[in-house]
Amino acid sequence: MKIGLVGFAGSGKTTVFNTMTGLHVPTSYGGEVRLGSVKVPDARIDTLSAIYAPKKTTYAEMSFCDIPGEHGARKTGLSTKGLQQIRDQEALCLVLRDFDNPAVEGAPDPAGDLKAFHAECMFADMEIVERRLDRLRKERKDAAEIAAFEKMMEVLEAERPLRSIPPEELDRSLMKGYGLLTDRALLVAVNRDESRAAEPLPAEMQARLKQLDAAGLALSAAVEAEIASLESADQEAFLADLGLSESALARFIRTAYGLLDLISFFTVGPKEVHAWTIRRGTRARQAAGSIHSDLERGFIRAEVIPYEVFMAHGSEHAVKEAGLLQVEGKDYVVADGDIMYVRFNV
Ligand SMILES: Nc1nc2c(ncn2[C@@H]2O[C@H](COP(=O)(O)OP(=O)(O)OP(=O)(O)O)[C@@H](O)[C@H]2O)c(=O)[nH]1
Ligand SMILES: [Mg+2]
Repeated sequence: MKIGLVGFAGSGKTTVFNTMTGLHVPTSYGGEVRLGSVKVPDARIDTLSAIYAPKKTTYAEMSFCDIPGEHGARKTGLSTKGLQQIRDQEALCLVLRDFDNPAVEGAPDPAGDLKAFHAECMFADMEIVERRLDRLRKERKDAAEIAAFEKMMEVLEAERPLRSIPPEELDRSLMKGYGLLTDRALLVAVNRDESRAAEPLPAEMQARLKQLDAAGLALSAAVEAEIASLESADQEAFLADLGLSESALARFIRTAYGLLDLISFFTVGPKEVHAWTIRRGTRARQAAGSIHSDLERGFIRAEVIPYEVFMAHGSEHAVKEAGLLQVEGKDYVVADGDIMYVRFNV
């Protein structure tokens, strides 16, 4: 489950990647594809950890992939290699340059870059869909499959991304293995100059993102790098100075986590407060398996307290007294923020 940082040369991908992962990949110009693990900031874990004072606190993690831009390339025509690197990702985070980078030709043009990137992905998808459609028609294949690819073609010709097709209108199992880019979830990060870090996205950009079914936010990679280098007490003061309540990067990471359809459930105790990552829709027994296979195999039941309920009552004991402890079976669909205790027997 990884998310790719993509975008044109010199937009700040590696700066964002380094800040999130704590790695020190050289910035400025190209390099190789790098994979890094990122902690998902979660105020609920901070709070639970303050309450339980455990020996260990474990945040959820996700993987990001830093993909170098193609230097010297024009904005039309990503290379085959460049496209392949993007296809390997499950979701995409497009970093748009909105600061002056003396090493890159031209003034910043985030709206233009967004348009160019979408066009690239759309043309790449059209080529694939068209080829498949030709073949399906020639071989007089399954009518439902032909209809599905016709639907995709229609959407692409209208310059809309495939992700905009609702699940009930397209059987996505037919799309597996083609590496269609506009079906990937998309998060757009507009990388601002320091002086404009706290400005919201312009209305036109927001409207365009809505049309593209993409999430978006503004950040300044340079500011985020500075925040990350400070002690946590100084971080708050620095953020307050900028008029921010939390770093944009924290929001960015959480948004990316949600884009992959990931949620967290928690286990708590004096030894450890731990956030576990599952796909939305995962059932209790399988979720227990992410803790340990024994818990899945010998699953009896799960005792669940939603985070908000826990906070409203202040302790596990108070929740039980109030009769609000949920006792759930193996098919219970785990919700984001569930505090779970698994009873099992092997
Ligand atoms: N002023 C300013 N400079 C930035 C910001 N983010 C990145 N830069 C600078 O822009 C240059 C390119 O940054 P990188 O992070 O290497 O960009 P990249 O997107 O990884 O570039 P490629 O991998 O070569 O495509 C570096 O000199 C960064 O210091 C920012 O928010 N503000
Ligand atoms: Mg880079």
